[in-house]
Amino acid sequence: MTPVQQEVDAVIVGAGFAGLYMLHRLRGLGLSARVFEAGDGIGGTWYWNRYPGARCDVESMDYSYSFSDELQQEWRWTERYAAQPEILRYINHVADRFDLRRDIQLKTRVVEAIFDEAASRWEIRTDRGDAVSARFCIMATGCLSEPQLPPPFPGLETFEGRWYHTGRWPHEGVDFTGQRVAIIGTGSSAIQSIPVIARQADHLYVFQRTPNYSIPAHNRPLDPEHERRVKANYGEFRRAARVSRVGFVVKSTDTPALSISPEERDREYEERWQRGGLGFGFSFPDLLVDERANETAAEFFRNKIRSIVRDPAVADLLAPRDYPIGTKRMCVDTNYYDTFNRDNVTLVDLRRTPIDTIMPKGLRTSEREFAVDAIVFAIGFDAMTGALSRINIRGRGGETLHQKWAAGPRTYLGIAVAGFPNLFMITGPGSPSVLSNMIVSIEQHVDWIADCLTYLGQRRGEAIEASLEAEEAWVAHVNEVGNATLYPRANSWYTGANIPGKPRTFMPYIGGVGAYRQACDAVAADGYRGFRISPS
Ligand code: N01
Repeated sequence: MTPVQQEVDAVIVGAGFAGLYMLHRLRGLGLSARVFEAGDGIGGTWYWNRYPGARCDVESMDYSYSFSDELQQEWRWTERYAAQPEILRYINHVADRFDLRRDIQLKTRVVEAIFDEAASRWEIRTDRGDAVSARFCIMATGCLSEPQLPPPFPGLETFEGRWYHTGRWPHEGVDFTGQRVAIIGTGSSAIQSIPVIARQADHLYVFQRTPNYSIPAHNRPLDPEHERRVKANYGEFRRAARVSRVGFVVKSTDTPALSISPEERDREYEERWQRGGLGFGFSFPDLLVDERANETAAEFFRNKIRSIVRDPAVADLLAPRDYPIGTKRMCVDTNYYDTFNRDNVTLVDLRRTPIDTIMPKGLRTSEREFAVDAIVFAIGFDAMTGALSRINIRGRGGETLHQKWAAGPRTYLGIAVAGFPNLFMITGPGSPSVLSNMIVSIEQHVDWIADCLTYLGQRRGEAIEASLEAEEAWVAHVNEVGNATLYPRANSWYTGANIPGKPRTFMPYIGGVGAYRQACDAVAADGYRGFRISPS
């Protein structure tokens, strides 16, 4: 591919759900755009995460674009929770249906975006030598797109078997039949893949540092009656999602957990456990703010684990104790706990016996050696800031985003950054993003950015930039709301705790999707309050 030298209205970085819809909207505004995508296919998260069992934990009828009624009416999901291949097919269908591919350049990583103050343009460079000058630079780089690589374990280079990261799974798949396999990590990716790998492997060793709370998905073929009902009223269904707390509608109540009897509480928990999915976290309004209320849900969970896992010592190890339920991302599984009843699965407690080193034939903990043929690292991502921090982004005065965020990300609304004019982030830190149905949050940001560019055009503005005061006030608000909850109590990727050396700060905005949307809309209605527009 010959490197391009080009001038466009906008560069979009990333061709996942966010980048594709942004491109579609910019075209609608008559703006020229070029999308750069590191992968050799579109789809972002759903392109890379092909590990066994990969599946969305938001229901299919919710986890899809709402911007085109024709699209949402014609597309047919097959399951309650769609598996990765089906979501990737959907994204590819959208790209074809809206003729998006002609502006997307694959296998190209943006390495640099530098703001030229004199020209008021972004100069963007890629790893293939492209140099593109754009008025707007829009980061659609994803929140969980930068895997923790290389895995931080000594001796990995000596390992003679094959190793994999769940977030960079080989496209041809992996057959573990007859192999002894180690999997490190017990987050969402591990919890989905462990039951599948256990069915294939000769033996599976699960290396757990922190147990997670996981709820059954009760996945099943999509109920045609449910599909018909939703499609008959999709507009209202979507509207309700947009003003909801997390971007999909969940049954909720105003009754605090501690105001009712233990039996009534457990009935509610049991009902939600039987329904399956993330709705469990909304059983009572005080679960994420009152430790004692939270403990009632946590104990319900621990009892469930004890009732499923036959070996009491293994059940005990799988039962989380040292952080409130919901403050690390809850997992949604199919047969996770039950998998530990299999003879070919061994749980290893890394808190008691940490990994010393990886060796040519396996790995060694402080207690013993494990001979394995393959290692699966399900160790997660440098979340929310990882993808952005790997691009050399320089704003006014040559300040890098990396420098600006040295003590943690600072944004206005999770969309813009003071000192970086005409740079936008889709679902950036400081917005609900990972605490919501991502598609709802993506569409909200893309629409907001498109409206903002329209406004700028109408005012004949050259550039729009968040003010430092507005940014500071928003960061303080994000922290205040986060600190009023139990979230900061957990060592989670929400706070950067999973990446050694990463500043600790609660990165997403917990105020709720509906309330956040209102705040963004109010800023726009007030002539983009908190932004400065420079004339052309
Ligand atoms: O990553 P994670 P993930 N030594 O960070 C452990 C979304 N997602 O890829 O908890 C030993 O959650 C780490 O231990 P600890 C979803 O938002 C969604 O599973 O840090 N262990 C943890 O157990 C999710 O939350 C879906 O002590 C180490 C695990 O590795 C997010 O992506 C599916 C370690 C990492 O868990 C990330 O999920 C998959 C070390 N050095 C993902 N470093 C669905 O939609 C890390 N760990 C269903």
